[in-house]
Amino acid sequence: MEQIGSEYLDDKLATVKEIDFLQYRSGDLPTWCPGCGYFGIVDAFYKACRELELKHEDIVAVSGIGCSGRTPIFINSYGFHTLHGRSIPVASGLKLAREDLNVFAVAGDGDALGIGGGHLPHVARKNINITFLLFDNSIYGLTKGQSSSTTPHEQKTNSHPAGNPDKPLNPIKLALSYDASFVARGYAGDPQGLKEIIKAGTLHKGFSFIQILTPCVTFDKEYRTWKNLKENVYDLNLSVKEKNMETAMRAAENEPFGIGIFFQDTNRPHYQDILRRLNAAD
Ligand SMILES: Cc1ncc(C[n+]2csc(CCOP(=O)(O)OP(=O)(O)O)c2C)c(N)n1
Ligand code: SF4
Repeated sequence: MEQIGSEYLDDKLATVKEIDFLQYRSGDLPTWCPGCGYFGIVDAFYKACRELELKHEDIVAVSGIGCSGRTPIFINSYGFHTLHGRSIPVASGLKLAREDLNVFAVAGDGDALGIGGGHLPHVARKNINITFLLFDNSIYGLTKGQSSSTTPHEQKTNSHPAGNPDKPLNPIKLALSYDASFVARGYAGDPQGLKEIIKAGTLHKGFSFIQILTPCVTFDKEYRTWKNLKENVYDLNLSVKEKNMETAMRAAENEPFGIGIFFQDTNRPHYQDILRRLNAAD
């Protein structure tokens, strides 16, 4: 048995087979800051792809602009680094043209909920069969620490040194209100749990919304830190029966670290199924 680097050793020797999720990592080394939560997210993503046995050529990762926008560069698959806020419409168009592909849209909280916020209701109500990963560090990372739509009220940022005057959006409540058919929250510090959520979202037939709590270690030393996340995340533990809108909304009210699947509607047809049905009825 071939022995591999110590970072993947648990209490037994890792084998080539056990770490072959690394095949989903591209040859480009991530340019993210050391300690950034995004490393944990792509780790979970690679592992989810491996366990679902996705073929490289069947994966497309579509991003907007931001530190999160660089994600497709680090995945050994097809990718598309689009305009600021536009990962969802580009990913939607791609899925409509190539239904056979596994299409992932990636965006930061600024990208997805600020400039690109108008796309979310439409992909959700149409139930287009893509998986959306919201890299939510509650700050603009790339542009150096301005307040975003999810920055907590009164948090001091580079754009609001006296404190953020705005009330933050709650992405889970937003996705539920827009009728997304799969709504979940993961955490960058738990790649195993996040991997399971990404797998479930990928297998879901319809729009999957996954908020991922992650620290920006460079521009947020106060709120969404590794320490704060670690101390406050808890398992939602909702049973399948409890994954209804009312329970999900109530769970989403609790600020903000419950992890797991809030809601899933497995009966609702996705967009292309609806189109097929309508066209067949012609
Ligand atoms: C049209 C347009 N407006 C503004 C910008 C500047 N800009 C680039 S990234 C970004 C925000 C990034 O923050 P976020 O989406 O939270 O992603 P992160 O960098 O934290 O991953 C902004 C405002 C831009 N590139 N294009
Ligand atoms: S600025 Fe923040 S989000 Fe961007 S790479 Fe650095 S730690 Fe990550």
